[in-house]
Amino acid sequence: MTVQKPAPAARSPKDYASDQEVRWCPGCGDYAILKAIQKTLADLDAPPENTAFISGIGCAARFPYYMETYGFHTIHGRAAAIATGTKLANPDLDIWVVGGDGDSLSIGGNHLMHLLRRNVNLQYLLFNNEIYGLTKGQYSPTSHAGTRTPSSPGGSLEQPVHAAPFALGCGARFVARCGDVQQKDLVVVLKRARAHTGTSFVEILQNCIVYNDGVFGHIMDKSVAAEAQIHLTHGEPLLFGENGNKGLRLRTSPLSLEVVTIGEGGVREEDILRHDETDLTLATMLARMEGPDYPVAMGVIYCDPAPSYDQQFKDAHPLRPQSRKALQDALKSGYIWTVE
Ligand SMILES: Cc1ncc(C[n+]2csc(CCOP(=O)(O)OP(=O)(O)O)c2C)c(N)n1
Ligand code: SF4
Repeated sequence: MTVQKPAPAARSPKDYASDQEVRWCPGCGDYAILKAIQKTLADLDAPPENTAFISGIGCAARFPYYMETYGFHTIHGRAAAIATGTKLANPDLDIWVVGGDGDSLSIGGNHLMHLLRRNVNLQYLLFNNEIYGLTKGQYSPTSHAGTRTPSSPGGSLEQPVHAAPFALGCGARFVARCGDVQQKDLVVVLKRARAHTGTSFVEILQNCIVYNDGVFGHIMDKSVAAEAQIHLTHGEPLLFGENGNKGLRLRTSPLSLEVVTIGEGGVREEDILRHDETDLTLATMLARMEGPDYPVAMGVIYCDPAPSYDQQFKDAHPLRPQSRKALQDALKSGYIWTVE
């Protein structure tokens, strides 16, 4: 008689929650993102011992404490660089980088740029709340012009950087956008990000209830969502709106997208553009869309894989992993001298 071994119990989101007390403000959007990530890992049955969360500094950057995986809460703006080194040293590790908009685009902008152009195989999650949360609400590089904060009491004068177009401009091969409270969509996007080989850049619109509450209300509120967002599906027509009859059409001169309504002005269903994740020009136009004239693009905006830096590094240095040294040996090797 053959005895069937019981299948190992599948992991649940709770298996990815650490024993640390979560110390974000009550109502912070970070909680919803934490929940979505734990659900994503559970659905994928991701081995915790093969998973690492790496962050810089900020409220978002507290993330690794709350995950029952490996983690590294590093220094401000440097998560991208440390994650690159970690991936080269241990290419099989599944790495998720978490950073706020300040961490990622102020002090860390330079490092993020090089991570994206190198295409290191990891997931980069940018929690965009358009403010510095941890340091009590100063304006950040993604704050829209006119944002009043303690460091911009008269309203900020600067034009913001838009995270998704920034990533595309740096050469990212996977760019997506989602909202913190869009649990189902976020899990789908995170799974796509993990499946992609190369740097997967995900901008998550995150509400900071204390210092920037409602900054995405004009996009995320239920009452406006259907008109203010367009959900992208590869190969499908770019439709949106309360009745699903608004869409995007390509205008050739000047080359741009225009919002049209099927049935008005002779617009037919076949005039509506279809989403093509591999089209960089389309992705750039979609990523830049904002209200009130356009809906905000949500979902996978661009996905066009290319060789990752870590794979190329491995191919170029096949013996590197076998020549690993202990840190002390590495420090004492090569050309060294003693300072008396
Ligand atoms: C070298 C350095 N400079 C400045 C700071 C102060 N600082 C800590 S977090 C932060 C910005 C946090 O904002 P963000 O990255 O948007 O994350 P959030 O807190 O909103 O999640 C700043 C400026 C620091 N810790 N280290
Ligand atoms: S300050 Fe804002 S971003 Fe930071 S934990 Fe509180 S609500 Fe969240």
